[in-house]
Amino acid sequence: MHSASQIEHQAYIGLGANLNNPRAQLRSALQHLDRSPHIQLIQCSHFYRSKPVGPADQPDYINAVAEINTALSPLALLHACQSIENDHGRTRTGARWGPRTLDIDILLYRDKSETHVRQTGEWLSLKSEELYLPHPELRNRSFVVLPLLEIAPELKLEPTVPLASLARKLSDEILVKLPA
Ligand code: PH2
Ligand code: MG
Ligand code: MG
Repeated sequence: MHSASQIEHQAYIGLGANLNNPRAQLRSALQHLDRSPHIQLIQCSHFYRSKPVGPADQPDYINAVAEINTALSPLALLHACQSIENDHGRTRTGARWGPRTLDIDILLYRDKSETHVRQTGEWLSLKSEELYLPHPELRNRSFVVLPLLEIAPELKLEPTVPLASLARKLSDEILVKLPA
């Protein structure tokens, strides 16, 4: 069962795929997310193509970042994302950074109701065995930072850390923005 509360939360979600028609996987994943109980899709970036980070002997990835509203707790949201991954033929071989039909990662999560949080630009920090927030690799990956910046240009990771300042440091990694 999902544990849903009355409180609305905002989250940014990273999507990635590099097997079995990755663009179709992402399109379908977005529909599934929006149709999931207690999840509302707000917006999604363009799709971006990039070389794999990690083992090089796998196809290029298609990535995107979406904004959602949700009444789900972080763990309930994670489980909803995992169930969508499973519905898209995701197999969990244990190979780190290996190829996949669909990967859905929670990047950032916060309560919408806490206005002071919105003003200072702080996100929920969570360290559990299942889920680590903010996503630990977020800052290092142009295929996450640049699509996120496209849909949230003013976003701050911390009060003194605008996303745009990180994007400038990553700009030499090759990322191709695909037509809508
Ligand atoms: N995901 C991985 C490993 N490497 N490389 C790119 N370009 N995009 C990804 O989404 C990606 C990756 C495992 O999560
Ligand atoms: Mg991932
Ligand atoms: Mg993942």
